[in-house]
Amino acid sequence: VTTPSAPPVLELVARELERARDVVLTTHITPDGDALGSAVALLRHLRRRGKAAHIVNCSAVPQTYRFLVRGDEFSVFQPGHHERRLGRADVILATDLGGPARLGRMQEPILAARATRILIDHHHCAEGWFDLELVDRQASSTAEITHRLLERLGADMTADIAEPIYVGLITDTGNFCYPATTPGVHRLAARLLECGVDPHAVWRRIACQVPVAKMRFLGRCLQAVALAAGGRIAHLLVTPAQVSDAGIPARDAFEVVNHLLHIRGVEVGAYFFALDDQRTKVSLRSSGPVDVSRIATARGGGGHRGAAGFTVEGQAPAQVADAVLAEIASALGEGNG
Ligand SMILES: [Mn+2]
Repeated sequence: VTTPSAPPVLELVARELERARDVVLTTHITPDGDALGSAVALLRHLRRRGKAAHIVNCSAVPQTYRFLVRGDEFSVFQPGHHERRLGRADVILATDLGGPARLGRMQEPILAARATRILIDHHHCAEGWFDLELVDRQASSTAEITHRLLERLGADMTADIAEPIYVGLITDTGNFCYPATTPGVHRLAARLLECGVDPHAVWRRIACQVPVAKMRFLGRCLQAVALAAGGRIAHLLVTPAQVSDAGIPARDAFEVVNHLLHIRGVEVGAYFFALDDQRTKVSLRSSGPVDVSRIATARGGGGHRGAAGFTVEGQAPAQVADAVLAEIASALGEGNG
């Protein structure tokens, strides 16, 4: 419990990290640039201070972000092996988590460890799971919060620490386009460039690596986009057969949703991915008055106002799509009134 006289949580987190000798960092399943960038930046600072630090995560680094991580910095969690590593840690720190469920198979072993559990996040998170929760829902990214912490820790912002922070920043602001893009975000970006970050090189490494099969799959998806609610909703249902025909891994099929808002007049994009005939993964994007995180949260998912997702089980995908589209249409109607 924080009393008015207690130090701010950033200070408490900084003190824990200064005291710790052994830190395990982790993040969410299928980590993105913000999750990884924040963890990598912090890891490099901690190692430089002579601490044992390691990222252990429930899933591997996606191809796009492999350039961020060096050889011995990151391990995929192996049951029967990494419990001892977690047991040795003074601090286990999760970045950009969006809820303990997203620790995947590491949730139980982390709960069993003696370490102080710390969260750095800009998502809404049910309180109480972590010992210290450095959460700022106004922040553009976990990277922005991590940078504040690194400043407090007196980190030397060399390019190898500035670059992962920059990657977090561009990931979560959509290259400085999303509403979370404040003057402060641009000032931070400017400082990171002054530390040696090369924005063109980062863009080449992240954006210009699409496998041709994935690009062709995207083309087929865009061909099949449907409009609803007088053109204010763009939606698409994709089946596993379409994905396997395209010769791409399922995870490569999810980014399609980000293109739907590019269509003139569209305020909500809805992407339905049929995992099988009774399970549907739904991704929503909004650029208008509809808060899609409300729709997702009501169905056990989560996210932000402009980007959210959830999975529905026990219903045919087409039925799920109908119900969700009806709810979005009704939310758009309310936004009008
Ligand atoms: Mn984030």
